[in-house]
Amino acid sequence: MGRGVARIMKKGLGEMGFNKGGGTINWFPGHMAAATRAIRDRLKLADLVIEVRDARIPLSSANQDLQPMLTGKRRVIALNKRDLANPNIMHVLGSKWTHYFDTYKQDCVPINAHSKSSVMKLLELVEFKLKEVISREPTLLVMVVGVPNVGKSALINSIHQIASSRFPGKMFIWEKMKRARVGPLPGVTQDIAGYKIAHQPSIYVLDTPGVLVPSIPDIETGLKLALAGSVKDSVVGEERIAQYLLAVLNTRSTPLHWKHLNNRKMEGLNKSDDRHEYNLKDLLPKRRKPPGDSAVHYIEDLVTEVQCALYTTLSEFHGNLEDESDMECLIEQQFEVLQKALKIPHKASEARTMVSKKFLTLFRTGKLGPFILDDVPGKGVFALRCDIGFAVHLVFILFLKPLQMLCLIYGTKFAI
Ligand SMILES: Nc1nc2c(ncn2[C@@H]2O[C@H](COP(=O)(O)OP(=O)(O)OP(=O)(O)O)[C@@H](O)[C@H]2O)c(=O)[nH]1
Ligand SMILES: [Mg+2]
Repeated sequence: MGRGVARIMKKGLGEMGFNKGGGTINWFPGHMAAATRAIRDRLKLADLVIEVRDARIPLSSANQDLQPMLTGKRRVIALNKRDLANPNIMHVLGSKWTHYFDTYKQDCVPINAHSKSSVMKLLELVEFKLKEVISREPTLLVMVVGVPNVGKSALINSIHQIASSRFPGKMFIWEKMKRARVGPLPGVTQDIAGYKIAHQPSIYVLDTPGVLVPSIPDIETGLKLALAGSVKDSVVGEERIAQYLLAVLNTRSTPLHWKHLNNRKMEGLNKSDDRHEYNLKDLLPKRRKPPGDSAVHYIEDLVTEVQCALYTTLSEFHGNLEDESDMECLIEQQFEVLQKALKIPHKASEARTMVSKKFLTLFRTGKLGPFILDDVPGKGVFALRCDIGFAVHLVFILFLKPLQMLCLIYGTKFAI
């Protein structure tokens, strides 16, 4: 990372010029105050809390106001939407988030609420943590809390489904299988609702409305929450969120990793009228494509167009990424190429909003690849630990291992 980029990162991308305009942001809609009070009341009665966070923002998606209460309870942090989070940062030694939570002795499981196997892992941990109370209490309460749109209700539905297959007929004689409402926008769940998931002892899980803190401490945390979909787009403005996303991508040089796509595209253009490669697929009888196939290809092509456009603009950028106004110029240029790549008519009056909406959808559905927007705190220590480990490994591979081999060849005893 360049010195200047590091400076921008330190200052915070959220503090950049493009975020200063656009009016003040009211992060806290009225209904959240009442919901927070109701959650606090029920928390007193909960035997265990599953705090759902977004795996792309493991810290920014924590509701700081609820933390003091949550730390005093049996708690498991579920880092949901792991399918959208970068697995290298989530799991790789030295920088993994799970390791970070381990150091604080905080149970944490990265999950995908739509995947039965990953929810089962979470349930095993919940069961283990409740072991002692399960044997003495006739009724237990598990609360699921978190900021909006992190997947609390989707998780509840998966838990409920797993439970119904474990206790067929028993639990649902008196309780019809009900489902929590799930939706792509924040604010779907408005009331606390209970779902029975076990019999003898009776265990209930409570779905709760997503709640934010009344005042978000810094704009960058707010922008991350908005990018992940925990805040309504209209509150922050699609354009502002898209600008922030572009700033993040440029600062991390992400578009430069899409060079191969651009090369492939250029090769494809050169070869389009001179194809002489043999392809086994060409030998297959021509069949009608299944329905929906063209839609999939259309989206894949669109994503490639977007990635190539961002690669080209960044690779041809001669300005200084550390300079705010240069970064703003680059982002402006990227808006123009994105408009073309996303096939939005030039004259559309709402063109910039349309570009922003489509671009954000690509990010949120994982089409631009997996990301983690938060940095592991104290990364220096983690990175140092990783670097030392790596250096030892390198010395072993490059120096000691060949020496050991030589000794073996020449019959000298050499042990490591
Ligand atoms: N990719 C992915 N999407 C998920 C996952 N879990 C939930 N979703 C999606 O995220 C969106 C929000 O899910 P909900 O369960 O409604 O979120 P919530 O936390 O209950 O939201 P509120 O009720 O508004 O607080 C929906 O579109 C879900 O399909 C996951 O693990 N991966
Ligand atoms: Mg919900």
